[in-house]
Amino acid sequence: MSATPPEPVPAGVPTPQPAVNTRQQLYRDMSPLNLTPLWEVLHALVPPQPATPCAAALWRYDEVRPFLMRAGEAITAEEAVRRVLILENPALRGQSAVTQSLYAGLQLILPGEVAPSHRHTQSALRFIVEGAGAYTAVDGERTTMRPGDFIITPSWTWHDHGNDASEPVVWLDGLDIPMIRFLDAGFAQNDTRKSQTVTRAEGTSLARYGHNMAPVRGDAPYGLTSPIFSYPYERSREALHQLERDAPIDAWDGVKLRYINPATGGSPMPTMATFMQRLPAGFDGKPWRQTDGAVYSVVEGHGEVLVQHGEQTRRFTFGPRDHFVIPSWHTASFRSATGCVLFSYSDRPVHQALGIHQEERLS
Ligand code: GTQ
Repeated sequence: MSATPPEPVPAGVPTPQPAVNTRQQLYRDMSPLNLTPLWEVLHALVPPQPATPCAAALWRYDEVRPFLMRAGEAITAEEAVRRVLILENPALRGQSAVTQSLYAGLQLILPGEVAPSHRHTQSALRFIVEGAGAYTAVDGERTTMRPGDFIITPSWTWHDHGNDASEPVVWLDGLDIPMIRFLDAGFAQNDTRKSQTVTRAEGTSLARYGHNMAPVRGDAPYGLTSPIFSYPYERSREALHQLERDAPIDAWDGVKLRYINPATGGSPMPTMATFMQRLPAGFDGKPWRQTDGAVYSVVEGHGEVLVQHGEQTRRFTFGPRDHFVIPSWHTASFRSATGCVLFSYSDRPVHQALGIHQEERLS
């Protein structure tokens, strides 16, 4: 800020200190004590509405895939520990973040490879994008991956990934890494074993918790996280198609369902909510905005999303395996001529736990 020169004052009248100079001097003098005035930043600290630095962005799979395959030649899954290309928000480069609170990446595992066992306090979701037959192991149980499956790695559980199939497998990693970093609550350990020992048959967790039934005793084995590791696409797809056929279509969301932790009815992970939605052919959705920024993975079909914020409007056309992010309080609407299916995740459970979640459905 430039100080205005003092006005000439008649003799005999005490000179008032120009306020700006007084303030600038105050700021300089107290700065060594790590003191700074609130009134210079108050408007930015408590903005009239969310003012996210994130930008809406789209990653086309046909542009990303060649780099994933090059990564497959550049480093093994074992050496990389996790061979992932991070989807960085273009307005948050260098922060490994897709929104202020969420991380997104595309992980590649080639036939015969293993991504070694480790655990961390960050929660992870896997959404299978390409290829089938790789597995992820959690707490002694392996889950085979198929496109469209939603798989969970609960906080602080040992997990390793492997590919016993004959094709490359790619999935979207959604983690709460930036949130845990913000809280300075991240812990991690490497396992002494490369792959954990299988102690339970595949499908045990789904059989126990995935049929609207639960064990009579001991039913929160992963604390706040769902005891189901894998939510197969087959089932979500069938539900969406039946609802498209037989139930009213929501003017904003088409047919949209949220995944649940069957033990609580809440989100599958304490920090992340996940959704699957179908936009029927000819859908021309109304606009909405919400405080939870969300990451989308296109499962099937084509469509377009219009994202508007202030003076900025972005229109993204998308197809299968593309990914995009709609930041907090950006107004978005969907269209699809031929129909499509979208998976998404956001930090909504945290907004809800704090009682600050807001959504507006516009017309
Ligand atoms: O698979 O454990 O994309 O720890 C980032 C951090 C994946 C994983 C990521 C991780 C993982």
